[in-house]
Parts: sequence; structure tokens; C-alpha cells
Amino acid sequence: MAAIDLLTLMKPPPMLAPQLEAAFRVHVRLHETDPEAFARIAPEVRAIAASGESVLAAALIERLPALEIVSVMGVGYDGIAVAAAKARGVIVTHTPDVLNDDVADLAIALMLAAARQIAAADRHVRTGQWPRAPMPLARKMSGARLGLVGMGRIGQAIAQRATAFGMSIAYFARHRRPEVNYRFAESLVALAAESDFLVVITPGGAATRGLIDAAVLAALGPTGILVNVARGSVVDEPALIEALESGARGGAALDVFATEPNVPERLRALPQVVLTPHIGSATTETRQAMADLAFANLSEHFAGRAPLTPVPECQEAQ
Ligand code: 8YV
Repeated sequence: MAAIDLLTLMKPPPMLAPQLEAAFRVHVRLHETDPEAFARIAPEVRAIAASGESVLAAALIERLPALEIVSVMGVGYDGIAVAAAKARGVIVTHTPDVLNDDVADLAIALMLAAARQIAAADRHVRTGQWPRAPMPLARKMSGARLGLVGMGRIGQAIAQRATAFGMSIAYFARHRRPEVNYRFAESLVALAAESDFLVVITPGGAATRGLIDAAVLAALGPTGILVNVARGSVVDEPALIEALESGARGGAALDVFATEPNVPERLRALPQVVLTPHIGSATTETRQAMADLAFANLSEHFAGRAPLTPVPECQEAQ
């Protein structure tokens, strides 16, 4: 495969870079860093490596006549023009399942952090406030009501963990999932209205843009806690900031944002909000598993076999 040209849309992480370098002629973000050099190699590019946050527009696919496969190291691929890739016979792969545990673990950590005000408590100790005053009382999580927006593989992993906290669980998704026993809410607003914690774990992209809007936040109420471990695009961020600024005491815990890595100053100023920098899958173990699967998809394809984990839209093509 060493003679195969591969373009990366991201700076390849350390667990993926050596595998790619050993197997391909790797062009790291050449379309952005050196458009002239890119124009020379573009007709030869047969593979793309991307991250879950990468953007691959149809226009770039059009410039790559020899492109065969796009391997995303991430479960989300909302930035990839899958329809355009498919129309050209280009297969898109991603890395599902290997990150379910980590993202579900982080969702629970954020729920606890928001309810028990862990970040504020840490600041309370560090800034020497403890001798002057106790922390205000927090909110109990065990036994509370969890509403899940999305009931895919990661949603199910979150629900499984929440069960151990004695939480009652309901969900809303585009389709009811007969294989799970959790209660299906008739609408997102209805789910929000009956939840203490609303956890967002649904794919990003056009279909879910701004799904968590002012009406959903109003239904969640001033003491409800919003947790987002999906994509920033799913939450109407200005509406969330409005709700929090106008007295939502429950708060929010967010791992993803509308325009990463930039987080609005108004959001950062809110003490009842816990913020993490898109770390859902960011453990050494999981990132290695994701890199290995992203690489295996490429190597299987170029060995003449079907890639292991094509995105759903590309599965019938196999
Ligand atoms: C990573 C993600 O941020 O899997 C996803 O969809 O958002 C994350 O796991 C990223 O894709 C790592 O490359």
C-alpha cells in the first residue's frame, strides 16, 4: 500500500500516524497547507483519513477522481458529505462501538458533576472559601428521572449505567426501539418535561440541528440539568445561554459546542455549568482502539476485502 496516496483532513493523532506512515504516502491536510502541491497529487489520492469532527465537502470529493474510501476515526461523521461520496462509489467508514463505554462513562461523570457541583466545589476549596462558608447544598442524582435524547448504542450504555443509580429512564428518538425496555416519550418536549436530567446522545447533522431549542429547555424547567455528549449543533446554544442566564439553577454539563474549540464567553462565565473540551472518547485505550479500527478499515479495503465498519448509508453497497 506504500504507493497509495492518502490525504488526511486532520493532524493524525500519535496512535494512528505511525500506522498510516508505514502503509501509505501520507499528505497531512495538504489541501489546506499547500493548495498548489495538493493540486498536483489530487488525481492520485485514493484514500482519506478523517476525525469525527472533520468536514469533507462534496467539492473536495469532486477534486479527487481516484478516491475510493474515507476512513473516519470517530463514530460521528456528520461533517462528511456521505451522499456525494456514495454517488461516486466512495465508501465511508467510521469507528462505532469501541467508544461506547467511554462516552457513556463521561455522560455519567457530567451528570454527577452538574448535580453535585463538582467543579464549583473544587473551586471552593482551591480559592480558600471553605473556612469562610460551606458549599450550597447540591442535588441528588440517585433515583432521579433521566431522559435520553437518542437510544443508539451509546444511549443504551448510558441507560445501563443509570439503572445502577436507581434512575427511572425514558427516551425520545426518531424511531421507537422495540429491543429496549425503556419508556418511549411521545415527544421531545414531553420527555424534557418529565426529566430531571436530559442527556443528549443523538447524531449531529442537518436532521438534529437545534433540536434542543427554547421550548425543550423551558419544558426541562429551571431545575432540570442538560448534558450534551453528542454534537454542539444539536443544542441551540444561544437559547441555552439565555435560559441559564435567566436563572436556570439546575445547570448544564457540556462536552461539545457549536463552534469548537471556541466556547462563548457568556457560557464560560456561568458558575452552574460544567464544561469539558470534547473528551468523550479521549482515553488512551479507546483512542488506540479507534485508531486501530480506522486503520483496519483502510487496510481491509486495499487488501481487496470489505471494510469492517462502513457507515450505515454505505452498508447496502457491500
Ligand atoms: C472524537 C467524536 O472527538 O467519535 C466521535 O464522533 O466526536 C470523538 O470521538 C474524534 O472523532 C476523535 O478522532
